[in-house]
Amino acid sequence: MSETLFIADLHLHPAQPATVQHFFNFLQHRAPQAEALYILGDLFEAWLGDDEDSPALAPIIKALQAVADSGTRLYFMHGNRDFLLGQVFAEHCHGELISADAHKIDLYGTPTLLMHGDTLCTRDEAYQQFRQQVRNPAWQKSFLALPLEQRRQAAQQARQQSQAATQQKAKDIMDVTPEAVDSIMQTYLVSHLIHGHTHRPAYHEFNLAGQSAYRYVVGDWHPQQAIILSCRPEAWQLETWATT
Ligand code: LP5
Ligand code: MN
Repeated sequence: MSETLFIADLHLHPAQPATVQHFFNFLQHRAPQAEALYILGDLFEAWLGDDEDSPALAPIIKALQAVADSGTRLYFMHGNRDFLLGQVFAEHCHGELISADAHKIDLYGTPTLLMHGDTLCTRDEAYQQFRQQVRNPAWQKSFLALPLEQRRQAAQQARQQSQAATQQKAKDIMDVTPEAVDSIMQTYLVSHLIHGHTHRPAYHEFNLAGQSAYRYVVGDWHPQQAIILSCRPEAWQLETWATT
């Protein structure tokens, strides 16, 4: 079928088996109908490197492989939790890693920009500083050289600090900055943008240099509910994927 699906912010973690199960249901019953599935970052709660050896990972890889093997092209983009996800993992799942922060595709004739969305939150200066550090290739090389257990502890600490920090931040600085949206869309010459990260699923229509522009935000995943985006040549629609 001519359909492309977009999801993001699943934050899969062994401590949340119901969300993992909800994702399996999606991979088994919804994704195979599509010709492509884009995971726009934060598939995992935290990714420590492609040598990650958690036993909880095997069934997730198997389920992703099954979707890819059914004929659905599978694409991964990085989020702020799983920016260390690499080509090795993507290929293991029979998918492809898109490592750019912004990636332009032709979606049934509509040039469309795909992003995780974190780079658009430019008013969140503390986060952007953290991001700059952890996206530095030299930092990543030395982090990945640490023993897995040490990386696990660092990630746990970072998660705790992040949770404490986000509770203190004003809600609006954790949303995208309209100027950042305009600027990236003008750079890539698109009128359509799809992203996640903000956990504010919505459809926005706005004016971009005198023309109509459209921003689709997919939601984060919960044990029985997720807001995903389905794009067909005739219609784009945010839809609720629910396990009943
Ligand atoms: O993730 P979330 O939704 O809570 O908040 C994000 C931003 N936070 C992050 C940090 C990640 O959650 C951390 C987990 C990454 C795991 C990766 C693997 C290993 C890396 C190890 C790194 C040392 O992305 C949050 C935004 C929010 O989205 C909304 O956009 O506000 O940004 C922050 O909270 C950043 C803080 O303001 C400042 C930095 C805190 C982290 C400091 C790390 C120190 C680690 C020490 C380890 C020895
Ligand atoms: Mn995110």
